[in-house]
Amino acid sequence: MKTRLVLALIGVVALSGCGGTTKDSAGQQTGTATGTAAANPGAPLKENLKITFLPKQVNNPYFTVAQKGAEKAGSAIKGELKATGPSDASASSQVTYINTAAQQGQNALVLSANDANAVAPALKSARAQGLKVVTFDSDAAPDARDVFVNQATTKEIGTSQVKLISDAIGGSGEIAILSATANATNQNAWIEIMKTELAKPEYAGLKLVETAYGNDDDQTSFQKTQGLLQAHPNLKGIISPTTVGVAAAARYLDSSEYKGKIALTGLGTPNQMRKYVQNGTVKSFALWDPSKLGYLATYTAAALASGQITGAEGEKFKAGELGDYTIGAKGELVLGPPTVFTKDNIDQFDF
Ligand code: RAM
Repeated sequence: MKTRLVLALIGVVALSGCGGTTKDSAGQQTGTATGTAAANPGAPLKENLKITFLPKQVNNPYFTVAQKGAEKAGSAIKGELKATGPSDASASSQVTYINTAAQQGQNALVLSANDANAVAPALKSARAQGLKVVTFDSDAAPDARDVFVNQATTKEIGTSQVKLISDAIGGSGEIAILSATANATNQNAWIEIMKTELAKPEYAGLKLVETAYGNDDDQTSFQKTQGLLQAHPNLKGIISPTTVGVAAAARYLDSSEYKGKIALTGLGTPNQMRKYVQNGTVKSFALWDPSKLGYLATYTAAALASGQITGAEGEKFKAGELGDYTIGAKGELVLGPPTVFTKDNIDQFDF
């Protein structure tokens, strides 16, 4: 009995020692969830759980698709899913929605963070009031959430973007990045990986000349594309790892003298990009299925709120029709590798 108590205490000390935020090689902040209650993998999923789904912004088709998956999971667990959120993806825009979820006594919050640190105090206070917090798509500071559901590994996403643009421009020339908002955790982590990748000898022919921010706003992204092309007459290609940015950049190229001359790749939804892939403006781009991401994030929230998991590495749970998942290092779950879309396969996808 005594030995067990001592071991348990050592565990608590070890856990608290792991907290805090440092940076990993992928440039994402790392740390551990603060929950210390033991997981009960055999616990049934609670019914009538109230879950708030809070995307970066509401008027973005990527998050509309993710919401559909979240709603599907919400019905499967017989819970109540409420989707809400700001119309712009700015840093502090989500704080009031987080506070409201806590005031309304929601059981869990599923969010894609516009800024890892701006939302952290509100998330911590929501957790202190009993809410479980799952981030998906774009993480918050790790000590402010229980689990982060990543769409694919940060490394996988960053390296594949560089490979796609390199292949598209024949391995040499100037390239630029058209990102979303300057504080977005996911974008910045991917850009870090891209820069590390570009420093490798196999990409010596590629030169990153600028990173621009379209703020996940269609018009701003459209204008920033135009700006990049005017500022860099030798530009050969653009990577836009945002569904809003890549669609706006494709529309600009399609209607300009640069069509077919400047390569564009990035992360886009097949439905927004189909036209540009079919008419040759874009050869290939990548993404995962956002609805599966929303589904997995919501199931993770339900597993946390039901006590099946606490967010510690190695814990397992069943995410409905997606099957079994195990929490990885730093409280992170990974949905699966991204899909690359080209003329040959794009018609098999409808989202
Ligand atoms: C936009 C958002 C989102 C990102 C996708 C690829 O919709 O920036 O966070 O994951 O693009």
